[in-house]
Amino acid sequence: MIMSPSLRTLPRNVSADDVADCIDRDGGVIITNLIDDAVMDELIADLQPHFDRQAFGSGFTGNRTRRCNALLQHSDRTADLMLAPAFIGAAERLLVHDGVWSGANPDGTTTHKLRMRPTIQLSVTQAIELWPGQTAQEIHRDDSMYYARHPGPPTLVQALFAGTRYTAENGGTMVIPGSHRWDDERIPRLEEAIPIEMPRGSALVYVGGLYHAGGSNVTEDERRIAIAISYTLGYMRQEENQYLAVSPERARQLPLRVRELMGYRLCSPFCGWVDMRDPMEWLEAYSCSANDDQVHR
Ligand SMILES: O=C(O)CCC(=O)C(=O)O
Ligand SMILES: [Fe+2]
Repeated sequence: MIMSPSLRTLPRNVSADDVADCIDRDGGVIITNLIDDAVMDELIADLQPHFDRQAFGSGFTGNRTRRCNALLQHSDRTADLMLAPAFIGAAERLLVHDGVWSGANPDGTTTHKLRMRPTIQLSVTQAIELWPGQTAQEIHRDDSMYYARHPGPPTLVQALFAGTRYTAENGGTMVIPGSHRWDDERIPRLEEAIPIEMPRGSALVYVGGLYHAGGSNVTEDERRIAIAISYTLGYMRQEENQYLAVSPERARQLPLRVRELMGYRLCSPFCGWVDMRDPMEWLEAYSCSANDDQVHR
């Protein structure tokens, strides 16, 4: 009998290295109970009024699906998910790579090479609520937005945190294990995908090259919530524009590490400046539009 490949399930105290190794091999991994119930309760309660303002989507975004964005604007608990060590640690291990700055004087004398390493940054924050009647989504790779070629180095690491339990019936995300290594010619089929089942507070963490799709919700009355958070490299464009999605007033209240990850920190050696200064300085100087002349010289 041929067994369909599946993803490994790891406990919450797993090391980031082990998570990264599993993702490198299979394309994704499940980490159980990564987020405490109390944190998830507060996050969902904070998001509920924003969900309730959303209409259902259409096509790819789902005609029985509501999506709530800009999670850092709406809930302090977003940071708990972003900074879960097994997630962000694995994202760093999978994404960060070496580069070199090479320089020589115009007369060709002292040539020097400096090793440099990019930072990672937040790409998207989005809560996804699948209602009964939602059919399966088109199978896709999230890194298509970066025009990523496969096989190739990862450009995106995403987590789908279970805001409700995930079952095969309520639309648990479908994944094709190992498909991150497929070339760009191979066409994925839904029959090759397996549904992810996991308790609330767990997370499916995967690279952008893994083929996946939201599942179909065939329950009578059970909604499925996923909270999507992703990281990319500091020199890529963010899927969700964090500078506009989150107001500067709100950004200034967020922890330093979160502000850095939002992109308010230069990516080494010099990507993302404002007036050739670190954007964090601009954020700190910003107050509504009062300092316009000072900031926008
Ligand atoms: O809702 C899901 O399970 C997955 C959604 C998804 O993959 C997407 O919208 O890109
Ligand atoms: Fe996706």
